[in-house]
Amino acid sequence: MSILVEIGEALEKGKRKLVVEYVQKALDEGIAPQTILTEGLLPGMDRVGVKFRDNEIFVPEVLVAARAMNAGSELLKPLLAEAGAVSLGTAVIGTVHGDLHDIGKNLVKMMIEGKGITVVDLGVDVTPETFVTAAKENNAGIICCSALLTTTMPVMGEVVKAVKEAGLSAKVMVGGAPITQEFADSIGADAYTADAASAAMKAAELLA
Ligand code: B1M
Repeated sequence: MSILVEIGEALEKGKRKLVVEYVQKALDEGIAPQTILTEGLLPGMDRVGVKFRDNEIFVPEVLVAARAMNAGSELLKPLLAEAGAVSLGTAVIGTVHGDLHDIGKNLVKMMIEGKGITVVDLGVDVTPETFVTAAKENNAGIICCSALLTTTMPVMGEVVKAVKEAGLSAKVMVGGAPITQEFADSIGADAYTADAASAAMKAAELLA
């Protein structure tokens, strides 16, 4: 079995230590960090999502898998970041108020850092006011909002409104599984991207 398949299977079973061991093994074999992420970790997490949706597994199992995912991606983080000495600018990032999903947000953060952008991570359950305050305090050029729940998507509209009301010039980028370009346009967001890699490219473009 290929090491990438083994990574996905260990992740699906929530075997954190094994995921870390296999990710290290894949790196030692010379597999690119990006490939380990997209062809090892992410397919495993996708299968977890399908089982969760179909009620084959429940929140505790998903949490264990999520921890394994985070442990595996932490190992890749310094390798995905190309350690740019000069920062292109600053972005603040967070999962919107009411939403606790942070795996995708952490990946977006990692990829944006890889573009030489300083990222201030506000964590999860972030209110529009906190996004605005953090953007002001850090002189951020971009505000990145992630949402995984259909019920928390509207908070992104509140962020756009709060940014406009505060007179900030920061661009608002949105993303997350339920978000679409159409939704982003409807709330007046400056950019929508479907995945972490394109979010990083777009962030660099907006700051250029
Ligand atoms: Co949640 N959950 N969950 N969950 N969970 C979903 C999202 C769900 C689709 C599962 C399902 O039913 N199939 C469903 C939402 C349904 C809906 O809204 N229509 C759901 C639900 C219902 C819930 C609870 C309500 C369950 C409950 O308690 N009854 C609850 C809500 C808690 C809350 O937030 N208030 C809940 C809880 C949890 C856990 C805590 C158990 C755990 C989260 C752990 C954690 O994040 N630390 C969890 C997980 C893991 C999932 C699934 C299985 C996986 C999400 C994930 O991490 N995917 C998910 C099902 C699924 O998505 N298949 C599900 C991997 C990640 C890399 O992808 O986050 O999409 P994603 O990020 C991608 C892109 O979307 C994009 O880039 C990333 C990588 O390329 N992206 C951006 C993300 N943010 C971006 C920002 C950008 C640009 C791109 O620009 C700024």
